[in-house]
Amino acid sequence: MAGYLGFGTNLGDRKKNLAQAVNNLNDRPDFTVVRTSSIYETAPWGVTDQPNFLNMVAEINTFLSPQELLERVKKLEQDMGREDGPRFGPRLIDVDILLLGDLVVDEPDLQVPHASLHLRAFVLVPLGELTPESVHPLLGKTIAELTSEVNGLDGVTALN
Ligand code: PH2
Ligand code: MG
Ligand code: MG
Repeated sequence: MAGYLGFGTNLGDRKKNLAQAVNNLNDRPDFTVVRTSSIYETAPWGVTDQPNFLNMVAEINTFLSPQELLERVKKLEQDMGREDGPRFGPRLIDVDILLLGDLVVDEPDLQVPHASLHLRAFVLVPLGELTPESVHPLLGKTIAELTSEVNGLDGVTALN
C-alpha cells in the first residue's frame, strides 16, 4: 500500500538525521521509500520557543499493517537516540504516519490520517509537493485545498 510519512528534526545535524532516517527505513525487504519531497526549513509550531525544524515527507510502499508500521517508526526513533521530551518540544527525529492510501485508523496510539495533518503547513507543503491531488479520507478535500486554507505558510521555506 502507498503511504506518506512525515519527518521532522530540530536537534543536532538536522540534514544528517533526515538522511539517516530514510536510509534506515529503506533497509528492509518489506518496505520501500519510493521518493522524497524537498527539505524545508520550518518555524516551530505548537511550542514556538525552540530551534527551527527541518521537515520533509516520503512516499512509501509497504505490506506492513498500520500497527507494524507504527512499531517500525517508533523503533527507528529510538535507535537514532531520540529521548522523551515535552509534547511539541525539541526532537532529534520524529517520524509520523500521515496517510496510508484511503485507510482510516482510529486507535488510542494511532490515528491515520495523522490527526493534525490539516493544521500544519510544515506537513501540507512537502506532502502537496508529492501528491497534491490525494484526498483526505475524512475531510474530503485534496492536499492542495487543505494547503490553501492552512495558516503559517510563510514559516515554511524550501532549502536550496
Ligand atoms: N513537530 C512537532 C511540534 N512542532 N514544528 C515544526 N516546524 N516541525 C515539526 O516537525 C514539529 C513542530 C511535534 O511533532
Ligand atoms: Mg510529529
Ligand atoms: Mg511523532
